[in-house]
Amino acid sequence: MKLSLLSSAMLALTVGVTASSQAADDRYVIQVDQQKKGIVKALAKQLGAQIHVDGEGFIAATFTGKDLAQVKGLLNNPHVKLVELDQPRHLMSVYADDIGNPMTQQVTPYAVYQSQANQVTFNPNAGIKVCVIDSGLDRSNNDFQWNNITGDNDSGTGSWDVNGGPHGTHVAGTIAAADNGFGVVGMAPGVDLHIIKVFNEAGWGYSSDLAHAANLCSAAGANIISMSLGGGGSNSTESNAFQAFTDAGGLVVAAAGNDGNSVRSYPAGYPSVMMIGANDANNNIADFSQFPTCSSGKGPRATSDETICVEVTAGGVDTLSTYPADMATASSLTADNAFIASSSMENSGNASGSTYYMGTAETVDSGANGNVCVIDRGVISFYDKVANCEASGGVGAVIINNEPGMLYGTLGDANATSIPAVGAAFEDRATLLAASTMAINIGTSDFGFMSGTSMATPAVSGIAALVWSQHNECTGTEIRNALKATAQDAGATGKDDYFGYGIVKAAAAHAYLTTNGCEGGVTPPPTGGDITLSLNGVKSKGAKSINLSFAGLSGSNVDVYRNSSKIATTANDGAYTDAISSKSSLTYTYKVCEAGTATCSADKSITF
Ligand SMILES: [Ca+2]
Ligand SMILES: [Ca+2]
Repeated sequence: MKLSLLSSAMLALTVGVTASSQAADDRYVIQVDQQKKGIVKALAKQLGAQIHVDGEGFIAATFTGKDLAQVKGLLNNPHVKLVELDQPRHLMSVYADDIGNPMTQQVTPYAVYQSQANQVTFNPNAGIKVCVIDSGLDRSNNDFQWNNITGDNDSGTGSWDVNGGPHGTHVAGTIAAADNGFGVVGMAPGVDLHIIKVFNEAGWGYSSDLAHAANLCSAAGANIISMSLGGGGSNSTESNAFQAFTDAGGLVVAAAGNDGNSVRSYPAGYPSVMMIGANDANNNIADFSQFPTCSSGKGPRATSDETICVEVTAGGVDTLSTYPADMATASSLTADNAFIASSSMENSGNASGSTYYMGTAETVDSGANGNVCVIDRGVISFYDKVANCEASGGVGAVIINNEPGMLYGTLGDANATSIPAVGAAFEDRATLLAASTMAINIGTSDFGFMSGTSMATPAVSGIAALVWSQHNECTGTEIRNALKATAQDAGATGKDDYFGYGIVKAAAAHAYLTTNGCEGGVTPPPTGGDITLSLNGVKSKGAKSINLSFAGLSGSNVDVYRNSSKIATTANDGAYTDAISSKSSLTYTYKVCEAGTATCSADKSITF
């Protein structure tokens, strides 16, 4: 038998990229002597530049295909004071994490706001339980309602409440972290969990493990199975196990995968399993999120099946959640005593003092002595910037992104610096440059960031639990359909392979089920459900008419509707003939109703 190997953790590590010094649009700002600006402009034009802005003491120009060093070389002219990147300016992130230290206050992750989970109240009495198949949930994290959590171990993986790596603990927090004033908050805070540990540090499992786990989830009374895992190749035993769970009224959710390609991963690719992609805080698709086609079969026999591709997405880029105690590294940054979002780069410890702006920190600068260095990203590596700060006597370093969003990065394996260094978001640059004092802390934490479709999957599992807790008369498939029907379209207009139906929205799904019932937007069956109508087009001597035959009405008269307009009230004798004036072939839609009521047949159409 062919076993399909499952890679343990659908986890895309966010790795800092060493600074690039080429402007996004090859666009640069050149500071000049105002009196000699004409000479510099002429020189720039001569060098093939396109001038965009003719400012007071500066010009902005595009040097196509040239990086900063090359442009500086070309403009080696006494009238040029400085050449720098012309930084793009964009709108701020659409959604963001709360700012603060989750060790001491509760921080709501951005995906909660993005998915509207904060707009729906979780009902803990609805009896919803989520089964998480992963690397265990470590009991050392106290942001859980532990008395609502049970578990099972696979043989060989060790206790379910001892971590086999932080992945499973992170996933569980996104679903269920408690609403308790510290840490993070899950999509369905405090929801009952059943934890099945199928992975340990070695990080492997098999489809047979998952088939067995599905049965254990069922035995534990779970409504939802959440799997932030997957691998290539389908397996019928595994597929049958998830189909059975779904057929029994459950919902199975799994990750699309993190290879950024169109490969279909399993178990997400089984029709019984809802496949989840990952988006970021700006409603963009994550570059790692897999996007298999919805086509099944090849050539003329190919059919479209929306259950074998991404159905919806949720936030899964830089997701803040729970870690085994002290296993995460976290930073905090205050500027003039106000919290500013930061990411830990390297070197644990505390640093505080007056600020000193070092620009891009390309050289040692004695002005930084005893101060916190505030540094722009660009030109040289993060490591070289921090090393220059430290060599200048700086006590800590804050490196500000040069493009929208948080700067995530490290100082590399050869790091020889010792001062704490954090990244900061471009959006906070003005605040950071204006601050006179700063304090940096980097230390261990019970909360940290991960990225992956692994993080989007528990978001959807938790949102499903949240919505289901308000509609526990529905089946898992009905919840799945409601999440798809109310997802916010993103990416290419309409349903697409990356987002499926779009980004899940909990409040919209809740409202949809409240309005439409579990079966959703299907037209409610007519109250006179056994009223039948059939249509027959006839042509006689060039005249066209449509004969209606109906049955199942109880009153003496019948209202006849054509294309939603009432055209006649006639005797309930089982027949009516509608004369048609158009010679063209057109489509006509009819229904018949008990006279004066909304008790009607279903709509019937004929093209004639
Ligand atoms: Ca909490
Ligand atoms: Ca779309």
